[in-house]
Amino acid sequence: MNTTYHIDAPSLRLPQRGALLFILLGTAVMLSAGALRADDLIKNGGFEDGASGWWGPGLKSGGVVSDQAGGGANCLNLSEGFVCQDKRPVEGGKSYKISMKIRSENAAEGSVYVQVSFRGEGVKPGWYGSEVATVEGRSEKALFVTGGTQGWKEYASVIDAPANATEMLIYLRKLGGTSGTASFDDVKIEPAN
Ligand SMILES: [Ca+2]
Repeated sequence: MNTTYHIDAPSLRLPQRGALLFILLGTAVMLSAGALRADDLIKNGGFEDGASGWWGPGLKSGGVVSDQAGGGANCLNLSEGFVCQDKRPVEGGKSYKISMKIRSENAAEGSVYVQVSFRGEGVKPGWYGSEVATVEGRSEKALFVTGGTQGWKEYASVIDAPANATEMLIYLRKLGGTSGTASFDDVKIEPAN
C-alpha cells in the first residue's frame, strides 16, 4: 500500500502543472501575435527609439530629431538620400497596408517619395507601387510621391506581396541635390487581409 501511495501522490500534481503550462503557452502565443503586428513588420516606425532598426545615408542628412514630431516625441528629417528598413517578414500573396505621416518644407515637387521592394525565390527585385517618381530622368514605381511645403499629412496604400515573397524593403527618400527637407513619422506596415 505504501508503494501505491508514493506513486499516486506526485501524479496528483501533474494535471495542475499541465494546466499551468497551458496557461503560460497560451499567454506566450497571445504576446507573440501582438508583437508581430506592432514590432516585427516594422521596427521603431515612430522613431521613438532614435534610429534603431533604420539604416542608410539619409540618417546623416537630418536624422532623428525631437522637434515638431508627427506623433510622440521624435520624427525623421531627411534633406537627401534614403533611410531604409529591409528584411520585413511578409507572406507572398498577402496584402499589406503601409501608412505613415509625411511633412515637407520648401522641398522640390516630387522630390519626397517612398519606395518598396520584395525579395524571395523568383521575385522580381524592382520597385512596386502605383505612383511614379522621376529619378534622374527615369520613371520609377513608388508608393507615395510628394513635395512642396505642407504640414503633417497621412499617407496610406495597400500593396500585394508577390507570390513567394518572404521579405519587404521600405525606403523613405528625398532626391539628392534638391532643396528643402522632408520629415517622416508613424511608419506602419499592417496585414490587410
Ligand atoms: Ca514619432
